[in-house]
Amino acid sequence: MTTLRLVLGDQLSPQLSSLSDLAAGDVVLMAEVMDECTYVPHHAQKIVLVLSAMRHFAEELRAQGVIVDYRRLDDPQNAHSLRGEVLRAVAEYQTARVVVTEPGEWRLAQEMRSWPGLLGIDVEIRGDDRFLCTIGQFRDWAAGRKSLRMEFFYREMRRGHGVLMEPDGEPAGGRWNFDAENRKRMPADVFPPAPPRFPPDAITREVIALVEARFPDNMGKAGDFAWPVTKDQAERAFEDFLDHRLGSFGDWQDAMQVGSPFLFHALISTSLNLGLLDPRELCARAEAAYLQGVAPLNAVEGFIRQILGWREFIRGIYWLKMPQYRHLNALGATRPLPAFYWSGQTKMRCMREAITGTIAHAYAHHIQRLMITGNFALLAGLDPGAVDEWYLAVYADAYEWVEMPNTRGMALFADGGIVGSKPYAASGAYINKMSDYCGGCFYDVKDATGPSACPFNVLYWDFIARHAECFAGNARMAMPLMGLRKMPPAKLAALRARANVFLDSMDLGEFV
Ligand code: FAD
Ligand code: DLZ
Ligand code: SF4
Repeated sequence: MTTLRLVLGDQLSPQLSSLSDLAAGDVVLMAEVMDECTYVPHHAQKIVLVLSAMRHFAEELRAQGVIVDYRRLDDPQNAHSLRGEVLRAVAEYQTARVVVTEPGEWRLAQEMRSWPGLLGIDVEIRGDDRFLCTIGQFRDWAAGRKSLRMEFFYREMRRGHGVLMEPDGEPAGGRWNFDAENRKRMPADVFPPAPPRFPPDAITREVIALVEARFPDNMGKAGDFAWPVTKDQAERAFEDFLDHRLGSFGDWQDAMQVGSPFLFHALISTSLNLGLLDPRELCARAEAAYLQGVAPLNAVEGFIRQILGWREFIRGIYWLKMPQYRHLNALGATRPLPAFYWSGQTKMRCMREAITGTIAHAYAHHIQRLMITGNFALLAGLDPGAVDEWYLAVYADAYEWVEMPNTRGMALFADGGIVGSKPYAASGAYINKMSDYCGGCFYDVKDATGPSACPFNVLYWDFIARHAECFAGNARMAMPLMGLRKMPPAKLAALRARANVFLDSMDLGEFV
């Protein structure tokens, strides 16, 4: 009997578990469907990325002699959903056996579990072994722990996978973490090298035309697309990072600069999350750069921590805590998302930089996501559901398994401290220290009460005052709470009044 092997849009890896025992006569089913293109209003370049990479992957499989049944979005028979396409294929090939690697989003995993009962077929869901820690291993690690801290998980991953370890079991360089050395402000005379961009080929151009026709109102310009869509391109992008940016990645990992959307970042999340790159290989090659003396330890450790530590930890949390996680709202935030998140039209220069960069490239680097748009959402008390949807829609690398714990957990503290031990709340002083944004801003970063006071200053103290009781038991919030206690009541009242004026104007849709 023919086995149908369903490959999803972010499962573009030849070593995928669902393809491991591919036999002659089996059919690989890949389907572009409206349901996946519309469950959030994806950035136009994200849709181009996924569909173009899917089409390229299908071609690569075919070139190896694999039978691929590829359903295009513009096929008049298209069933609009993955379920519908599976049903059609089951009938066409007169088979009842479907093999699939588990999807990266809970909603789809749930749906697939209903297919045997609903469609009367046999669905074998296999683990996704493209990660370094399985969902079961993470569960075992988490079991019985009072709190789940990335740092301890990361150390176990380093030991378990033998990455950056000395033969005596000590971490390379005698320390696990060089984070403290990765917080430098970028000097004005450092110019990050331009990363490679990948001009669209004929396949991508066809997808761009499709996206322009079908999704004309989505964020971004499909025609400006330049992300890697094949394994070969993704590897070239990573090599460019190794050769030109890894050495400085550590120093300026947390920096922000006007007009530099990419800085020294790797730009590999789109490829990693699609399956075009393998995290094990990336860690090994970064480690080799350190061992060969090409890149310093603080840079290589900083990079490996993101892949072996944060990425795996975030995924572990997602599968450990879903489906409850998507409803968590520990700070009771309810404010609607302001329209400027979609347009970038705001007087706050930091927000404008982060959002216009996002519109242009479907990308913002980590500190922009966390300390600019995320920090603003936290301080202003924006509804976590709306914020989640925005992050899931606008970034080309966004799938719920990685987007949600980062947004709801790390940025918004809506999980009450599962991902991070304290909220990443910061006033304008932090942004001024780490960027050159404030110099050219309408607002005054040194002011906290006047009519042009930096909104991050007023919202920061309003936020701390609003949640003072909730943070009282958190030792890591002792400093801001002490700052609050020491503040003269008249100043606090003026700050909070200014915060209310700002938030009221924002809620009314005024240009703030
Ligand atoms: P670099 O800064 O060069 O880092 C290298 C790699 O490390 C990344 O490609 C990524 O694979 C991994 N990494 C780093 N930090 C994280 C992290 N916190 N979680 C998971 N992986 C990490 N990343 C996504 O891949 N998809 C998302 O939808 C996503 N949403 C985010 C939302 C918020 C609010 C925040 C604060 C972070 C989010 N991140 C997300 C994590 C991070 O911002 C991106 O992975 C990174 O910006 C991608 O760019 P890069 O490849 O240049 O990364
Ligand atoms: C993101 C996405 C988009 C835009 N389109 C498709 C598609 O047409 N077909 C498909 O198989 N996958 C697509 N994807 C990726 C899926 O949304 C992704 O596989 C799930 O969210 C699980 O991570
Ligand atoms: Fe952002 Fe405030 Fe600086 Fe303006 S002054 S760029 S709003 S931190």
